Amino acid sequence: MTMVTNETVNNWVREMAEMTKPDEVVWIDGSDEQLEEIKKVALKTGEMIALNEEKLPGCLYYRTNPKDVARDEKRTLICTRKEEDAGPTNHWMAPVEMYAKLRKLFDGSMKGRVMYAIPFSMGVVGTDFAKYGVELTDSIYVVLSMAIMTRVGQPIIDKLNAGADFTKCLHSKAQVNEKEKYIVHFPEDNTIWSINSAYGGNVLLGKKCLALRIGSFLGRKEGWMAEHMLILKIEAPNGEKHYVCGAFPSACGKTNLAMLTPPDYFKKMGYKIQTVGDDISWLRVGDDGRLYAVNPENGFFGVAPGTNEKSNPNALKTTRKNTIFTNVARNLDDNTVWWEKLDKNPPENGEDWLGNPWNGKTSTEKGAHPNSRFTAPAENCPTIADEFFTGEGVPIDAIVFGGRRAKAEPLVYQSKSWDHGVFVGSAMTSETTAAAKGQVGVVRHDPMAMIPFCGYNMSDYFQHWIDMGKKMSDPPKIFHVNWFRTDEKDEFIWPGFGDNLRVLLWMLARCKGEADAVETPLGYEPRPEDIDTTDLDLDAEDLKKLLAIDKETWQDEIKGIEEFYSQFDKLPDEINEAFDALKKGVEAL
Ligand code: GTP
Ligand code: SPV
Ligand code: MN
Repeated sequence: MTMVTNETVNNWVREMAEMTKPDEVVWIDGSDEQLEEIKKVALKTGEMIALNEEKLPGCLYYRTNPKDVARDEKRTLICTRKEEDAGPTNHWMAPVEMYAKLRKLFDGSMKGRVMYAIPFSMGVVGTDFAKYGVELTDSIYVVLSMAIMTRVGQPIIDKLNAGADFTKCLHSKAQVNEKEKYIVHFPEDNTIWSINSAYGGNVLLGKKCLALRIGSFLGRKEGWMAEHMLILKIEAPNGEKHYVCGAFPSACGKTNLAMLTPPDYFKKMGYKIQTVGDDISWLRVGDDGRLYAVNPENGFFGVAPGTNEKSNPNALKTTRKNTIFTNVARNLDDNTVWWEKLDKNPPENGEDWLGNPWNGKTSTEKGAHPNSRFTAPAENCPTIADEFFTGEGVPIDAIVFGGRRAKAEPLVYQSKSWDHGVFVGSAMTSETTAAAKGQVGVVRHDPMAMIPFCGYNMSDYFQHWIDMGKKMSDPPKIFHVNWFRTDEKDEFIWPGFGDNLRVLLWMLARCKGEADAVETPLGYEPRPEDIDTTDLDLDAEDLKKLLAIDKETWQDEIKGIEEFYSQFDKLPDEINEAFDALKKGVEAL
């Protein structure tokens, strides 16, 4: 391994080590040999468990503290010098105060442990999109997870030695005080400090912290976008290729849409779906005036429960080797893993996510935590697209916003323009899920699925979207979907998963000007007959239900949007105009 010769990097590492006082500092070179050695340490201490080498080669099992199983939004802060630069939707504290508070917590936090220095890249090293970082951590789980989720090691050290900018990431599992958990971003210093957590979103600092919070801040400054979006490739029977980005809040279907398996009818016709990304997109305007996207990650940190051979066979196959499972149930008979809805054969001799003996056949308790996850290399995915590996960006035809709403939101509609689409994104709502600490199932506003992830003032973020639209001669068309509408029996009306392709195909036809639509106050909706329902047990009545826009319900929605907007003292005119038009349209229903 080449030494790090960049003195800015070395001085910073030295300073952090003086504060956290580890026994030793070890640089990660990204080699299999080194990662194997480190893994052995975690197996020896029992921090991680090796799973059945025949059935799940290279796979590991990990459990977090039961109070530390999801992102903690209340303890996630954006510390800009001016409060208004972070607000009004982010938690904020003055950087000087926050650094002082954190320095006390980090003081000696790594005593008796090793500090690992992980040089990593978000994006393919050397491409225009790539951003580099170094994460210092005392957690082997973080080292092994970062080695899956990002590109780590020597090529990044070479970039740092050549003087590349980098994000300074510091994490300590510490656990000195469970109540002193903090995930703190200092965008103006390109710095992230996280302490007292071991849960992915709080500690794999390349992911939400760098690629979204710091990324969105840098994107605004440098003229690009960092978004909570999947990227999907659709190849039509005639060979035409299309790319779609989708922004849905946490645990609302991005991974599943990104790895979609076409229904047999469409497979036979020759439709192919490939995966470019499942959670984060970085987007730039190309010379041709179109919007190009890359997935800056190198793996998938996906929700385990609900993943099965029918709902998402590609995700399941992706997790069959070199994967880390966190907070799922374990089968003690054959040392494999299990989670709700994996199959109809839960272990009798099992252990639940808390580590308690668990009989899946008789127990009424869940075996896996609802936010239990797999951390799997992207290269394992049977549908991974070639474009993922080049990291040069794919041209986006459509952006899809979506939420989890039992009522109100119809199955699909198209916005009337880029600006109108920005309004649609800004007014997005969704029921909360287990991906974040707090109550589940509460409707909240989550613009562009970025409420937990935007690293700066949300009204400036809306303006940035409007400004990006002005830079494109051929912007993506913007749509809104809701796979989660329920009937009188509270059951989902739309089958979802692979069948979502039927909705995507209407969108692509719209992009090409080849499909009909009706104008509604929300935007353009398909007529029931415009969605291909071949082989589906769904009639025109069901589709009408899925597409219905109810006046009273939408009068309430409008009140909700008004209330949400009231916290912003400067909304782009384009958004205000689109909102006024919606109000008039709903009144005229
Ligand atoms: P994050 O990783 O938290 O950002 O989540 P995500 O947006 O990638 O969500 P994911 O695809 O993991 O899905 C979350 C949950 O929603 C899982 O339990 C899925 O089974 C379920 N789900 C996904 N797509 C659909 C769908 O089309 N219909 C229904 N009914 N459920 C879905
Ligand atoms: C999400 O919550 O949106 C995730 C998981 O993708 S985490 O990395 O924990 O944020
Ligand atoms: Mn996510």
